[in-house]
Amino acid sequence: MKIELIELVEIRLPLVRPFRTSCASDTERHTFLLRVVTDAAEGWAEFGGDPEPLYSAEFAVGAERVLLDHLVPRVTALHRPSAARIAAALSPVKGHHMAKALLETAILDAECRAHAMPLATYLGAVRDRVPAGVSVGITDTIAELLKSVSGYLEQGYVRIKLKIEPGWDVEPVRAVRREFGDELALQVDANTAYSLTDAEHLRGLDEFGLVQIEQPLGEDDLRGHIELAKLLRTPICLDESIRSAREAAAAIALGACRIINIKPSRVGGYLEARRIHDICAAHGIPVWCGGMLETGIGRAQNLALAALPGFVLPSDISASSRYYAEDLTDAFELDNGCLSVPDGPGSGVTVRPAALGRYAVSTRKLYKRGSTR
Ligand code: SMG
Ligand code: MG
Repeated sequence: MKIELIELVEIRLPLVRPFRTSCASDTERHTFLLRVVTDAAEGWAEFGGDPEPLYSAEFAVGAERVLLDHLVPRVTALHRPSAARIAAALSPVKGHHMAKALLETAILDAECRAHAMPLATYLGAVRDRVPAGVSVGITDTIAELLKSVSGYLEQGYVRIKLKIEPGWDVEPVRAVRREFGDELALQVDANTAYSLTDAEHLRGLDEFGLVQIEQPLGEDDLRGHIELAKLLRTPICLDESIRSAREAAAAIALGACRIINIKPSRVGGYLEARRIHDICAAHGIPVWCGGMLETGIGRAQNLALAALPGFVLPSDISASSRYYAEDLTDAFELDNGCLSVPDGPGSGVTVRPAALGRYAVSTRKLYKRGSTR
């Protein structure tokens, strides 16, 4: 495969409702897509980060810069670029997993399309449908939260995740349990909002039979999670802390978590995501696929991953309507609490030019074969 063109498309899509977490409050998804054109096929990927480094250290403008100056030149210099060769080519550049994931994913998409192979097949999917969970943001009142959860349950979501932060934790969880019963698969996500000194308070969540508490402590607080895990009955799931298969292996060996949320963007791409899946499967650690409010482009690829055998818990991959009035691809719809894994070549979805025209705010060329910068 020869790379002909690499282009970045900045997009802004309004969210159907604001999404508030302990780390950010979003009313739109403002990010960028990467389009890689090769002599065999073209591929797309979606940047997992945001304009501000609030969820992780990476952010959109920084990612664009590192792509342009450090990542794209290393990949376009490869004699025979292929997805499997990207990570090694980019390894001299430290960090920047989300930016690296973008490049590898677009090339993987192109490669799969060139071989007329669905990404799901390439990754080793064993199912055609994936149970859909939904992540519910922090609201102003408990009444508002209950209304929102009730709406999602009516639509058929099989698991509810509540965002929590100090001052919005035990009471909203109690209210949701009381209203919807013990059978509801319920979990919480703190996005690093607590510290180990909050352990006693967090024990207050144990009585609600939560499936898991996601990332209660800081991204770099592995020791804190190890200690907290000894104090809580609720299983700890790590999200922000796991950026590689090696970190996953360490967290499992040290007892820092009993579950892992795999987000391909956070860990540098689908190939590393699959390695984390494999390590977890070997250790009997359940995994599920996290989300970054992706449009249909990133969500289709996440569905392919979530179809692997170790993804035994419902993922944060919801229907298009949970995020956007209009998606960039054909809409993903919930069917009996599940989403279908696309089965066309590559990610199996195509960008709708009319929709892209409405939500793209700028396009920048990062590379064109034969021309110098
Ligand atoms: O894509 O449905 C989705 C959002 C899922 O809650 C979600 N993501 O920490 O897991 C998480 C958050 C990160 C995004 S908000 C900054
Ligand atoms: Mg999370």
